Amino acid sequence: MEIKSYNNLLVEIEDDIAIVSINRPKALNALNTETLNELDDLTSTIAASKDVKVVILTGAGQKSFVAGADIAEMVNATPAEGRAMSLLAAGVFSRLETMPQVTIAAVNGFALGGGCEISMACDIRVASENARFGQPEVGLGILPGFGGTQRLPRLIGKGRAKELIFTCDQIKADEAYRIGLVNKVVPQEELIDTCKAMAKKITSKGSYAVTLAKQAINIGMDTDLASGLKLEANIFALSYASHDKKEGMQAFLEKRKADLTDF
Ligand code: DAK
Repeated sequence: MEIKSYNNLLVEIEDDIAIVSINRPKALNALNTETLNELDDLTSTIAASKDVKVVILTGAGQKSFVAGADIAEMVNATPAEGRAMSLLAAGVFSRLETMPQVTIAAVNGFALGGGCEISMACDIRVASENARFGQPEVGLGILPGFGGTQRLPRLIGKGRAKELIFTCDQIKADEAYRIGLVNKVVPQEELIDTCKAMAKKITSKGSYAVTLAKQAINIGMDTDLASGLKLEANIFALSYASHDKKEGMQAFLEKRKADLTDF
């Protein structure tokens, strides 16, 4: 896989883990059109590759993950420009959510507006102790438009999501953990290592099975239980066709470490 160089993204590849940092320090890593285009390009490249199995998404620096969409760019945007940005962002966010790779948001500071929303498009969120989450959009005369009105209630429930969106309150990492918005909170200096350790644990399992489980969870959560269970049965059947299923079970019976290679 060939990774281009980007103006607003830093990309490091360590074995089969990609660490992607959004890097716009002057605007606390706010998402402008250029950054969204770069994320579109990078996530498409990674999604089509077998070289990366987990993506860790973070913000450069110690203060901010992503402070939202870029307000300076939006202030004079026309409805047509708003629509274009909406379509661009929807593509990036849903790719993060559905790509075969596992996506982990390493939330290292402010995750406001579009920042909170991009973290919610990731499979898993790990926050540093200084992280702050919030949806300040209604204070700017707009509403969350990168999926916040949909993903936030699905993660933390309708009542809590409405309170956060209607009040624009910022919540700290421990409160985000308490309400289920993040999976874990760690000191900032341990954030990336914690995410890498989680990523390594995931990549040590059957990656094809992980990707099938991701699909079953994602599609199942958007449907009724009976349909979800049928879907699970069909996706489960696919795992029976894999090398990893034979190898994983055989290795258990032979009391040896499995060599799981499918992806
Ligand atoms: N956009 C542009 N610049 C930003 C920014 C942002 N979101 N956030 C911070 N900055 C800039 C500040 O303007 C400042 O620039 P200079 O004055 O130094 O040039 C610099 O970053 C440092 O920020 P502060 O001086 O404000 O730093 P503080 O520590 O005092 O405060 C803060 C940190 C994060 C609390 C504060 O910067 C802040 O409140 N930032 C704005 C947070 C926010 O409201 N974010 C939500 C944006 S709305 C759409 C769908 C969705 C969306 C848009 C469109 N479509 C479908 C089209 C999403 C919208 C949003 O995310």
